[in-house]
Amino acid sequence: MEATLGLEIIEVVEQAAIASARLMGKGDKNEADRVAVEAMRERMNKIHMRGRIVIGEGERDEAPMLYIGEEVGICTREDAKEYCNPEELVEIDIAVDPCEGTNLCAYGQPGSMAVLAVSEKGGLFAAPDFYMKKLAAPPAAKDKVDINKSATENLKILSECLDRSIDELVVVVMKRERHDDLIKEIREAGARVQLISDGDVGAAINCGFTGTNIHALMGIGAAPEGVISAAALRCLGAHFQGQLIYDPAIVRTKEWANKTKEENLERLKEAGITDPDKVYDANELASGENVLFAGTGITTGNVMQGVRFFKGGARTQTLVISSQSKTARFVDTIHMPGNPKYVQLH
Ligand code: VTB
Repeated sequence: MEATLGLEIIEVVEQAAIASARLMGKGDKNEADRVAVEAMRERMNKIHMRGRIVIGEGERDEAPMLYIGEEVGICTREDAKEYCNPEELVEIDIAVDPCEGTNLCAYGQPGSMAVLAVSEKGGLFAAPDFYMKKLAAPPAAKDKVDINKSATENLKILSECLDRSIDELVVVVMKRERHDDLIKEIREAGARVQLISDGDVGAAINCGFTGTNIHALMGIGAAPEGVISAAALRCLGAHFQGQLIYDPAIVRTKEWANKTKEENLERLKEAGITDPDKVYDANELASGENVLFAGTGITTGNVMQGVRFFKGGARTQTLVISSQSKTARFVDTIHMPGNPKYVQLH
């Protein structure tokens, strides 16, 4: 799969990031998202593949592009026979978030990125548009920490696994009312909390690398993005668990204020989820034999630099993680669409 998609998937996230970065700091998160979606889709449709969006911008009737179920790639065109031999082609499932952390991008804050995960058909969990309780931790703590345990217990385990005292640990938590008790507990246990306004995919990925000074991600974010995080962390051999959250009283967001727990349970049932309380690990959320994650920084984060523009071009940094080749590659690209007079080195 990797050989087929090669550099092209990298260009997909690069193009989305460049498009969004042009709107960085402009205060319009919807526009930053819209242009990223458009650019991602346009580049994706030039790839010689038969792809299907399993995690995207929403259901078919609510999202014009990259909706769940949309087929992408040259080999899904009606005249595909002219371009592709159907027998040679692997069917590919794709999970996308063209602008993860739209607020971060709109307000010029660190950590927004264009991300996607790819696997063979059926290799990515088609998470419904729900919330997800998440626990991410470094490879040394894989399968030792457990989302069913309290934050206090997990911090003790982390401290043993990482051979550092609890007060040397940093846990990322999204700043939300629903996390007030969690934040209090982490602080009381002696660890330090890094509060972020948005962007828990980036936070999860930080756990997969030493040197980021991030040792865990705890709390509730969106479920679809949980699958993309899981894909990256599975390839890195790090820990990721997710559990769907359906009770509006736990989520405490405006968007869910009018929903009831019963309604949500019904929705999950309709989506074919028989055990709504199941805890999924990274291998279940990204179960494919071959899983590929790619992400380009829109604004600079801990792991990737954001897009830097210069006259006639731009420079991007992309992280590509592959379960097949067991590599995490940092791809540094200079884009020169405008025949620039000079090419920026850094
Ligand atoms: C966002 C976003 C995250 O989850 O917060 C969202 O910043 C859901 O949470 O990165 P709210 O509805 O409380 O804002 C993510 O998209 C991903 O999990």
